[in-house]
Amino acid sequence: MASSELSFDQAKTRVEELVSLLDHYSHEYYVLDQPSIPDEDYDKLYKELSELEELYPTLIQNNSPTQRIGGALLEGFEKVPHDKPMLSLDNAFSEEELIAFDRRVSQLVSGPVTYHCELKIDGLAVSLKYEEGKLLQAVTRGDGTVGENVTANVRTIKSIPLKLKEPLTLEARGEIYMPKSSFIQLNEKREEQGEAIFANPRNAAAGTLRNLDPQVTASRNLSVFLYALADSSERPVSTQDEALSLLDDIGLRTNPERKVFASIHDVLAFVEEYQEKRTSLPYEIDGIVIKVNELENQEKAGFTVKAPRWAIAYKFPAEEAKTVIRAIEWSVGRTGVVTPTAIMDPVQLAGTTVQRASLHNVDLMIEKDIRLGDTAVVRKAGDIIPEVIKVDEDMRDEESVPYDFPTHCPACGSELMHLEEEVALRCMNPKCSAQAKERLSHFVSRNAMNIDGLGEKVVSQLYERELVNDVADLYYLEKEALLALDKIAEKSASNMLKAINDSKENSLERLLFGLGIRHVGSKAARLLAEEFETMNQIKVASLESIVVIEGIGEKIASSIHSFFKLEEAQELLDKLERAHVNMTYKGKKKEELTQTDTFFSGKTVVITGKLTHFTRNDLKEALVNLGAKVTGSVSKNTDYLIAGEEAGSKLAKAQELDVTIIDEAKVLEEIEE
Ligand code: 3BA
Repeated sequence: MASSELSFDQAKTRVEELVSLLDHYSHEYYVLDQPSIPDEDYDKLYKELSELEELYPTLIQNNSPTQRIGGALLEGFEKVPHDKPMLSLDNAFSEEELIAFDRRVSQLVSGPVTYHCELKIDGLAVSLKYEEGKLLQAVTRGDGTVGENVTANVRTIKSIPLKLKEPLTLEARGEIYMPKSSFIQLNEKREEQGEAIFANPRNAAAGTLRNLDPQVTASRNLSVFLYALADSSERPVSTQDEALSLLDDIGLRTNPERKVFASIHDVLAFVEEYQEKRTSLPYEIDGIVIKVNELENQEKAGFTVKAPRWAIAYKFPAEEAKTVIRAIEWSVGRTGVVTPTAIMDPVQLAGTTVQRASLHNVDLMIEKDIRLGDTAVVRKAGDIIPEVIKVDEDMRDEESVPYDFPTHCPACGSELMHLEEEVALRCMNPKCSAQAKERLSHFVSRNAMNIDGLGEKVVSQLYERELVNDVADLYYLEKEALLALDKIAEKSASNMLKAINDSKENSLERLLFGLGIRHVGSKAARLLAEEFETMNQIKVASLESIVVIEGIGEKIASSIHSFFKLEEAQELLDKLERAHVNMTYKGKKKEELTQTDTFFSGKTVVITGKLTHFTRNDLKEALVNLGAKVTGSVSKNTDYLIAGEEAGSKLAKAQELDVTIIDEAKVLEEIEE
């Protein structure tokens, strides 16, 4: 019978039936991973339900499977306190530490204990609250006390039921994660579309769960494993094992890879077993969580302020993989440093396929005796960049010979130098094409001038066709020139020109960073801009006045100072200025960042000796808030020396230079003011 032929009452009955049916099949598919009907049958039922709901909107239940995605964009995530804090887990990194954990627990419990072992899912902890069986609220762990309300996004996760199989009121906690395969697919798509890729599945899950558009969350595949029952007075349980069975029974997804053991030695075997199985699991785990199984014993063991004493997380060492090095690629950076990358047979590592790995520099390659054809052990440093840790010399071919290092720049052919105090090879040619291209790419990059649409290929062409030699030339480009490049249509040429033109208005720190002055990162650039406010002020600044800036060391200061002395630098800046590129700081003025009319405002202050009222950091912060600049050593620029007890050479120097000396009491007075 077609939907439109049903009476309201018949439709109501059918809607209820369909919601139940779809919930049932959805549970089989997403929670149990055991579908009993083909996808098309599910889709047919879903379509029938949507049509009935369209016909009779009053029949739409909030927990209908059609209501997972709400329409609107979120404005932010409301902060929500947890009823009970979401604690953290203590870590163990070795067998010994687990044995010590067992010993501690045995002492605290003084009776037989069993351990519940679970995989430690590498995702984000969340709390799910159900009221009378209906999903009421989902909150991230946050700092453990207060989290963020992510209900709208969590509702789009298909393995999280909007309605439990029983009308219970409870709070369950667990981990939201992104399966490895979904993570790889997502990154492939993002790379294709020129978007930044996620470092690992956990970051991808976090970015997805905290997206302001629930449609985006819905379009990506997140899943969940619940591992804790925070509040279930209606259905008391006496062990962790029972708690997880209860979660299973009411339709919440738990990880089946779990087991209870009576001895720590069996626990160690479980840990070892999963260390082996780790790479073949479809989701990422970073260890094993071991929990005292009996709630009664958990209570006996108790808590520290941060974590339960009855649980511990054994953390796996970083994942490693072995593969063969086929070639070594040398690339030239914008300062001329030539760095090696190993090109290897593709291998799976921590959720991604790895084919390239950093070899860092010549010195490390020599130290590790890395050769072509070697079997390399690779690992991901800081989660994302694969590096070669070592090579397996036992697997080395008999004919293998030491690696023959390049002697000339792969880009410009000039001779490479291995400077004595450096670990790297360096191309010293200031006109090297590779360096020039890298400088251009750096200039347009996101944290510098943020000029969209000028990817590596465009930059390379612009340089090779001699349309752009230095960064200032970008501002003299004309549309015809861009249109002559490969694969650049009218639209993208216009967009590029607009992006270039818009960048003229950037605040000074972006330009400063973009110039690529050695040692001047984005933070130093911001400090300089804040301090001097215009490029002209920086140009004429004395070395001394740069060094005193908090956060800028001697190395940075002298690099800045010598840069502005170069004739080339002067010419480049003039050329930028003629193109009307902004050279003033547009951020908050230093005075606006702090108070302006205090005893300390604009003063340079040094702290010395033992303090009694403050910690050094607190005093420093208080002074900065009062507008002072706190520096480390006394000079003729110092306005005040704050001297605590047992002040030594700085006090003497201050007296010598006639610097005003004040004590903590004076500071307290000024703060109270
Ligand atoms: N079990 C993470 N905390 C976990 C409930 C306790 C706990 C975890 C766990 C505190 C995992 C700390 C954040 C938190 C809920 C507090 C697990 C995992 N058990 N299996 C013992 O798989 N990552 N994380 N979550 N409360």
